[in-house]
Amino acid sequence: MGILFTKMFSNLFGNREARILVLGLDNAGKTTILYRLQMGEVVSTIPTIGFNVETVQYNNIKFQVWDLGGQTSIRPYWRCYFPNTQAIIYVVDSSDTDRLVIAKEEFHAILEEEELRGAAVLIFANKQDLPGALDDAAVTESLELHKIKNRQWAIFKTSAIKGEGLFEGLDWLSNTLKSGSG
Ligand SMILES: Nc1nc2c(ncn2[C@@H]2O[C@H](COP(=O)(O)OP(=O)(O)OP(=O)(O)O)[C@@H](O)[C@H]2O)c(=O)[nH]1
Ligand SMILES: [Mg+2]
Repeated sequence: MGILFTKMFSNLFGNREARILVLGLDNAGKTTILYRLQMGEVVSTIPTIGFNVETVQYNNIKFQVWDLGGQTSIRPYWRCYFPNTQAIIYVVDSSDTDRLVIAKEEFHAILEEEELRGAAVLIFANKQDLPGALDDAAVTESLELHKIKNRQWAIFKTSAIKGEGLFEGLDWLSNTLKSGSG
């Protein structure tokens, strides 16, 4: 009875859990974003070999956030984490214009994955504080986001260093996940 009541109570108030993968090329800012969301601080990072996982409670959703290393040699291991994923946060270094083509290819490969068919996609055009960073419209074009079909998606300009745009993105994500799809 107690457990049932607790469950009904939390459903009533919309408490949910969601498993989120943070993907993107190495140096995009994924780990910085994870800890900015979780602790509200900028931590000094080293390239991730493997993953970091933390829980971020926001808008009545308990996000279990998996931050995977983005180096070329470890990208093939991303797929080990795909099952049961409700959403992807795809992080782009908006100032790394030389590698936007690779970022686009990796992104569209993710969209093709059967196991991620139902996952909502939030794109962070990160490092907006750097000179020469492309804005959200330019990143949208470079990543060819108009090609996305049958999926909820959104792009936000972020600076993990300044703490800008991240929670706006999580707002979108929590609303999208609450509305049942994605
Ligand atoms: N200027 C600026 N630097 C940032 C921003 N976000 C991250 N960085 C820096 O970019 C570098 C790489 O950040 P990480 O968070 O380690 O990158 P990552 O995506 O986790 O990289 P991998 O673990 O190798 O996949 C670090 O020096 C960060 O301080 C940002 O918004 N602006
Ligand atoms: Mg990392």
